[in-house]
Amino acid sequence: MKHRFLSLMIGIVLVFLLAPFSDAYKLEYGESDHNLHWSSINFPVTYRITIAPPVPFSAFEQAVGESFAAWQAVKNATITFQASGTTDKKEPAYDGENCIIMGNNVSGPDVVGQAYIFYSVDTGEIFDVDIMLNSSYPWATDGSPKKMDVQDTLTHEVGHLCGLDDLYGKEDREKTMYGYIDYGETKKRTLEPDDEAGLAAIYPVTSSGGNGGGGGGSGCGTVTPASPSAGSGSINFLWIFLLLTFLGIRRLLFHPQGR
Ligand SMILES: [Ca+2]
Ligand SMILES: [Zn+2]
Repeated sequence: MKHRFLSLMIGIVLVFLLAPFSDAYKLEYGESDHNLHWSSINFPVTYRITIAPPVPFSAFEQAVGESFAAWQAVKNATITFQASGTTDKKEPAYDGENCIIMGNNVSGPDVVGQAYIFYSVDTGEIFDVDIMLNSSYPWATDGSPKKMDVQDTLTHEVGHLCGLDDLYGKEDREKTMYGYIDYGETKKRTLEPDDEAGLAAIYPVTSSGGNGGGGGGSGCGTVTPASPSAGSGSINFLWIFLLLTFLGIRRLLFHPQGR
């Protein structure tokens, strides 16, 4: 009897000890009180692909498309995406275009992929996300062991584009939102149940079959800038914040988002 009581107590203590370290998924907040999310009025979220990819364009385009498709396929989440042509941009910019670009002007040499998320600190609404793949690394689309896989990296980065944050726990290693990557890795191409649950938490399917409006953070009368770069006076740049997320090569530590 005494034994059973003791093991029960140990069990309870263990649950309390472990609970804070075992998030199934994590939402991005940046500096906002609201979790970062796209408003459903901007569905499908469109994206442009660099005209200068590190592998043949058709293979790159295919890998990018698969990355977005993995998230769009989540059954109980409403966000959708659409390819919208190419871009010759080389740097991230708050310009109303979500661009997949190559470059090595990233936050450190160990950063393989980096997402630039422009959002409203008042509502958490995301307006623009650019994703940069570090051009200093060798890239492939076939899981080559000594190269970085485009689809693997981008599926993780599109998770950020949707509003999901990195995970760093031992138990998170198989998840797409795990914050480290390695050469030849392809396991992030496919979502784990926790990745899907995270997306569904941000973009729930409501009982009416419609869209939940993005984490309940929208609907506060915020005006969505239709064309943020047009020099419109309706945008106060003080309200638009930039969140950087890093996908680092394995075993090298980063402090994500500096917060
Ligand atoms: Ca942009
Ligand atoms: Zn990340």
